[in-house]
Amino acid sequence: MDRIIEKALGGDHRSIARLITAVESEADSSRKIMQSVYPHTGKAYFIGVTGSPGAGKSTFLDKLISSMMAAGQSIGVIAVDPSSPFTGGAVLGDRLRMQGHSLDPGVFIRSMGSRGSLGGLSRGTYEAALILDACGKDVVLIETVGVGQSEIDIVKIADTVALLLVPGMGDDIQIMKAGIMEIADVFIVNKADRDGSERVVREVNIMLDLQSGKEWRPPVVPTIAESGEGVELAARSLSDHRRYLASSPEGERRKRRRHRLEVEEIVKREIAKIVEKTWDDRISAGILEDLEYRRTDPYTVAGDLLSKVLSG
Ligand SMILES: Nc1nc2c(ncn2[C@@H]2O[C@H](COP(=O)(O)OP(=O)(O)OP(=O)(O)O)[C@@H](O)[C@H]2O)c(=O)[nH]1
Ligand SMILES: [Mg+2]
Repeated sequence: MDRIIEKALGGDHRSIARLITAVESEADSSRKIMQSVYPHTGKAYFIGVTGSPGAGKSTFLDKLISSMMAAGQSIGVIAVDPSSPFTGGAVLGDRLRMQGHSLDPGVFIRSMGSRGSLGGLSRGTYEAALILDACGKDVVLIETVGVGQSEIDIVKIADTVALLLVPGMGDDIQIMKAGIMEIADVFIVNKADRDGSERVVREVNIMLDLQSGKEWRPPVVPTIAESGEGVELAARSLSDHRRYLASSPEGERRKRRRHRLEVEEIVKREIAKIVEKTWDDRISAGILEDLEYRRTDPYTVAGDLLSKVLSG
């Protein structure tokens, strides 16, 4: 494993893929992997891209990747539970073909299921992003379908969140969905070639203007991801937000929040494992029957379980 970690840190895509697989499957080596890569993290820029199914996230990312690569940045992509693949723009297509070259500084793309958490980010998404960061990617793009918890969760791990809206998909519901306005740092109104996109742009702008007192006023950028129109402007809005974070208390707040969550998540995960094991033992010992016949109650059982867990 040491050799693989070393090669991954040197940028070797195949080794990076093996590390992510190990961490995603919660292999015994995952703790050691994360401990080895963590000191090398903290340099990459994490961008979350979310939006309804079919909004054009992958198409947009294809174009964004080409533009970022033209600017000399190396890119990692994590697509959480994608239903449509990256088509691969001209540049990306070339880079994909070159992925066999271990020193190729191009794009690394990884899809992950959303197994393990209800509609949330896949377990290991954040770890995968950290691995890509440690292994020299300048930018890590994370695509999540905005159908539930994942669009809220993405805020916890991304520096910048871009939300893709499209005209003609029940826009009001789209926009008003609880919490959605708050999570977006950049609004992208994709499929601007379709009727009604000006209206979506206008409505989002009105809504944003109603929220006063924010330091960062999210820009609203119309794009036609298919042709690439507007994508440069969107890329510029993303860098503007990155610059804003670098020079504002909000950037510091997000970093601190992320560090808190890093530790809390590990602790929660470990506690959950111990609880599950102890609980399984109790079930085998017939505790469910005791409940059935009211020989005990859930509060007493939970209390006993916790004392057992806490006493080691
Ligand atoms: N008319 C139009 N169609 C677009 C545009 N961008 C993407 N599409 C099309 O919309 C469809 C969905 O695009 P994707 O990029 O796969 O969308 P997605 O958001 O990644 O979809 P999921 O990953 O399934 O949630 C494809 O058929 C695209 O060709 C656009 O700007 N205008
Ligand atoms: Mg997609």
